[in-house]
Amino acid sequence: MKKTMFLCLALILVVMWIGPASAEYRATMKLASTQPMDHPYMVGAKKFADLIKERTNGRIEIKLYPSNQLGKGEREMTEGIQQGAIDLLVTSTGPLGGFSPSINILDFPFLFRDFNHVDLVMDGPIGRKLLDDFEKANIKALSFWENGFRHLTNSKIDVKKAADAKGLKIRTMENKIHLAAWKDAGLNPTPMAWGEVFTALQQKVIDGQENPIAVFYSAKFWDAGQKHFSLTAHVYSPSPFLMSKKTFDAMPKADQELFLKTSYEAGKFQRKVNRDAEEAKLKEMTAKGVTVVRDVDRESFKKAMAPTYAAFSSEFPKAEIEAIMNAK
Ligand code: EAX
Repeated sequence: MKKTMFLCLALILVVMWIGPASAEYRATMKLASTQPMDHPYMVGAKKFADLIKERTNGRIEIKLYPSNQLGKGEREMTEGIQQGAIDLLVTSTGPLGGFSPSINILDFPFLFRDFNHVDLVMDGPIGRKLLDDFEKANIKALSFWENGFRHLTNSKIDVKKAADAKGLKIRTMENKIHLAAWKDAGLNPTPMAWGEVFTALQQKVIDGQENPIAVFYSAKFWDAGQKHFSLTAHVYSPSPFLMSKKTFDAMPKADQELFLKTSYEAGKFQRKVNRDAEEAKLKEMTAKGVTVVRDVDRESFKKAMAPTYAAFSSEFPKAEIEAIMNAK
């Protein structure tokens, strides 16, 4: 009898001991993007997942879903974030205006001078405000990661100035500002989800597309006939690192802070990875038979796309655009 009582007491003590520990927050999360594991998005994502695992002693595990595994494009996957089907997403701003309209201000052509200018704005108060605006869409935007400056590519000609590109059928992201800018420049743009682009190029439904060097390189677009790559750098493509608000709100405060801090760190890291690799990727593309046009008359594109600003002036006041343009 005494022995049974002792065992019971021991059991109660064990349960009391395990109790609080098992109440500790634990989670397995899904992180998605359109890009494969060798792209800087997923290099950054792997870094983020590793740091979180290490810093939570394995309480939070983040599983990586590259290459459109969780949706055919960024719009669909952002819906997944909103609904909580996906926990984390690295996405360009392409379709994000449909969720948080203010983010579109970053999509104007020739808004940013260079990477220093980009970092200043993204990591400053303007960037923070744009991220915070996502709360209204039930999305927690943690920090800015990067896609890069976008460049025009096609299967037909070496584009050196805007006039050379007239009439080209190109895919754009599902983004009204990009669409307007290309129409203004005299091209024939069609919005399309990322998952459909390779086949559309291969089947010659479109002549070209525009994306940063890393995206072109990871997608091996030379295998889809994209032999002309012009360094137009017509628009900078930032990539908010998004989290489902549902998942974020379920975490204890300390973990929320850890996610914010770590996402910023991983973002800095992946921007550097992206920038440092661009030249080497251009060289490899050249070896694959891609002609890289370096001496692009960027002024001609800037001029051709200038009407885009006026067309959206009621949505994006001049003063706000100028605050970004003049940031120093
Ligand atoms: O975010 O859809 C696009 O062209 C994006 O630049 C790409 O998915 C990376």
